[in-house]
Amino acid sequence: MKGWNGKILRLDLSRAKTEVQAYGVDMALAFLGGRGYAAKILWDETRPGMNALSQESLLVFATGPLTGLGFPNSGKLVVAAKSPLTCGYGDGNLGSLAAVHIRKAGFDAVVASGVAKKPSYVLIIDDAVEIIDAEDLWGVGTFETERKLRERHGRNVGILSIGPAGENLVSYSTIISQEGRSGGRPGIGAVMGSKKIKAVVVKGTREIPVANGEAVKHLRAESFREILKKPNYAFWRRQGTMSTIEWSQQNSVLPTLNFREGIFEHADEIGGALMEKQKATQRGCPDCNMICGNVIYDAEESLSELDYENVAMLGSNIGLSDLKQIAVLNRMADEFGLDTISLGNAIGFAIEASEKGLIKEKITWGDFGAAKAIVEDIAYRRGLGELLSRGTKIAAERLGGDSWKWAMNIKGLEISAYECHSTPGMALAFGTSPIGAHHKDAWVISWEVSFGREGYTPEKVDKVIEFQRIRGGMFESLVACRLPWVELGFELDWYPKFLKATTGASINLDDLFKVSDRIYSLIRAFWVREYGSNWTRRMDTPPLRWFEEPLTLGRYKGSKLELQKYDSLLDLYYKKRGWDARGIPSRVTMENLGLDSVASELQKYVELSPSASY
Ligand code: PTT
Ligand code: SF4
Repeated sequence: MKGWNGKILRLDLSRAKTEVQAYGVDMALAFLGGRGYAAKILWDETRPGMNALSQESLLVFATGPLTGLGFPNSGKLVVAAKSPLTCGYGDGNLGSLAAVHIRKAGFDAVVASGVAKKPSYVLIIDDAVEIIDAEDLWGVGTFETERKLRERHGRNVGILSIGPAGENLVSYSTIISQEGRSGGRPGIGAVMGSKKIKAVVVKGTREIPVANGEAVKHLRAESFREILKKPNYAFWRRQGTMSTIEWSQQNSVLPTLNFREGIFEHADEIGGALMEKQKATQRGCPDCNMICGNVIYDAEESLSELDYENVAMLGSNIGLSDLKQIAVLNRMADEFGLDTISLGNAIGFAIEASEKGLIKEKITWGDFGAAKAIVEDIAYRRGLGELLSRGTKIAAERLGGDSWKWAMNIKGLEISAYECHSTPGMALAFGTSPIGAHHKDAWVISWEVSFGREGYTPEKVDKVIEFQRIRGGMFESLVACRLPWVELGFELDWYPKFLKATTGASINLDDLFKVSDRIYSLIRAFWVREYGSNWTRRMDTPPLRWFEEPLTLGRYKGSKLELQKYDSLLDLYYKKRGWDARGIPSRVTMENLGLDSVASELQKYVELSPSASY
């Protein structure tokens, strides 16, 4: 095989054994890599209903056929597992030198099973693999862990690590790399913690086999030059994702006070323009010439890397208006290994619960000291932090009252930073995201606000599916950062050319979208198999706050979503995907995607519709 190494490293932590598994071109062409491989492995090899934090669970680190070859923005990998937060499929995508080194060590993915006898880290140097005692690192923050491991193994190794939140099995703990790259929102850090793996350290020195080395070199140079020519390049380098604060405020979609409103009176104090003035340095992922990690000194004089999601969720969503204080919470999240999006939701939820008298603690909007204490309590699962560490869905089940209506999650994963009272297309994108409410699969909101935001039109369904195919399927399985395309308009046509040079195969965009559809139906099958008869289409519906409590501020004052109309969008979405009215892929759809055996297996758990006509 060219382009793919054709090998997966298997780590059996309970037995302290490793094995190299070869796989064939059929798997490569059907699932490509990254999310595709993760979904296939988790479907084939996990028992439905298993505890996500038990030794039965699997932890997948998956690269793609572009990783490690120096193509634009290809220094990323997918981390995936059954999620302890949602009990469904969970993954995340982070930039790390570890991605490059896994490929150069000769593997396309690393899969860990079982539980190590004691806290350990895994050291991979080409095909030499060691499981090393990490008792001295257990309890240490991710920045310090990475520094210590670099001292031991050299500056140039790739490192993925968890912080205290992952060790303490917080349901939305993540895996961190390079002091600011974080991946695995649905608690993939907790899965790593449950396996007692503090870190993976990897160094690869091998050549990745490619079909046409000259073409790879040429395309690489040409495509990087092309990125530099894009008109938005200079502004992107100045502000990265942070200018979205101003954009969201102008368009009334900036999550404010636990998603009650879409504008924040202090937006100017937390936006891209102010960040630019405070910027100390920039960081980024490997193989990227448009790096976007903007770093400022926080209120405690430490460096903190800001992105839009972090600032919106730990700023406007909790009523906090000091960028340097927000940066402290953000840095704590990185050091503890906590997802900032779920964290901002959890804090917003707690403040609202306090306001409504559902908890005894008195916490108010914008109280930095209280927020800081909550972050720490969540990481160590103390007091109120224990409740919040389980995510807003479980917290609402425990608190009762009407809190389930304003626990801002879908399928258990907290909503990322786009307020949707007046944007039904984005609400549908959140509703149908394959991991719960994440924007990464279909960020249709900027298109939607320009083309008739409040309508429930079929074009919105088409756009959600189009974006899911590109973003959630293609980029997540290639694995490459989507931002050159999203932010600079770097053309999609480059990617089939990259694939041809590396693999030799002629794979056009339609082929990539078919792979994407296969992955979506497979992930949907995973969820349905886990939930069985409890699966309902309501799991694809946003929280009731957006349907029942209209906005009270700004241009869209009075707006709210309408459930019946949302349902009609969902029906159309299912129909176009070939899923039935419950949102379950039909037998014919799965057969057309080459998922015949998945259909037969799923039939054991729910009655399958023969076709999706209804
Ligand atoms: C991603 C999610 C995002 S999406 C952000 S900011 W964003 C938050 N970042 C966090 C963080 O930082 N620290 C922390 N403790 N928790 C965080 N949680 C949130 O996690 C990130 C960039 C960004 S910045 C985005 S949009 C793009 N995401 C991509 C993606 O998902 N796929 C892909 N093929 N390319 C992408 N490119 C961009 O990558 P999750 P990163 Mg992240 C400090 O992982 O779980 O998917 O959640 O990966 O290397 O940090 O790059 O405005
Ligand atoms: Fe990483 Fe940003 Fe570059 Fe994407 S654009 S690869 S997120 S640094």
